[in-house]
Amino acid sequence: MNQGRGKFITLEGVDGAGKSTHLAWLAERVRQRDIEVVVTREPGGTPLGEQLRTLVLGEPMHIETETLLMFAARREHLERVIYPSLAAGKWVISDRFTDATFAYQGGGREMDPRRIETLETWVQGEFQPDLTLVFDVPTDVAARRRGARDLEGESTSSGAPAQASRDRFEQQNRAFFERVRDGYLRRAAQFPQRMKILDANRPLADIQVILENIVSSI
Ligand code: Z5A
Repeated sequence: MNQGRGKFITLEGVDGAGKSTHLAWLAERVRQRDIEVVVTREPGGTPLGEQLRTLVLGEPMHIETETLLMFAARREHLERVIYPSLAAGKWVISDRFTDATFAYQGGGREMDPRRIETLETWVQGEFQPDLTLVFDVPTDVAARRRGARDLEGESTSSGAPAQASRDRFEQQNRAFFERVRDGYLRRAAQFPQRMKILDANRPLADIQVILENIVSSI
């Protein structure tokens, strides 16, 4: 754990697991304890990082280019947002961080994790989140939730089919998301102190009770 400075909390899971839903609620609960909170996301979190996000989610590219861009955005994010905020005593809650690269590029796209580890060491040294919450849900449940969300979006959009607005990751098949999920579970087994798996198939209220207990404990 970081001592004498803010805490760094990351939220992870397959698309549709519910991390974005819980992020705002979690940030509010921390603020109620008179702690200043910075909410951010990856890829993104800085003006350059957001531009890289648009590229990496939208443009076809080689897997190594994709991985390098994730870490390029991360380097900027660490330097401009995460490190200064933690040093100022703020808590940083990020929608995804490096575990996502191990799950998506390592698991989903089957890149050798040793190559990702090399970039991890280069970009962040020994730095790791204080706590990582992995929202775990069967991939068919996540797909149903994504479908329902796409339909909600469709009714307010210009009428373009939902499929057309899906990014490069959301367009992947079930086998891809199974590998991503396995990637997260393997990583959580490797770092049980830092990474907590939450059963995201439970009702929202149940998950909030668990989150509340976790926040109290740190
Ligand atoms: N990516 C990568 O490949 N490598 C990396 O290193 C990084 C990222 C950092 C963008 O991520 C993509 O970047 C991501 C991986 C890749 N692609 N994918 N797939 P993102 O986090 O910005 O995008 P996302 O994964 O698509 O997140 P999301 O759209 O925000 O989904 P979510 O946060 O998991 O789910 P949600 O929007 O909170 O919930 C989905 C729906 O389910 C919604 O209608 C909720 O109301 C509902 N929901 C949520 N929880 C429940 C429960 N418990 N019960 C019932 N209904 C629920």
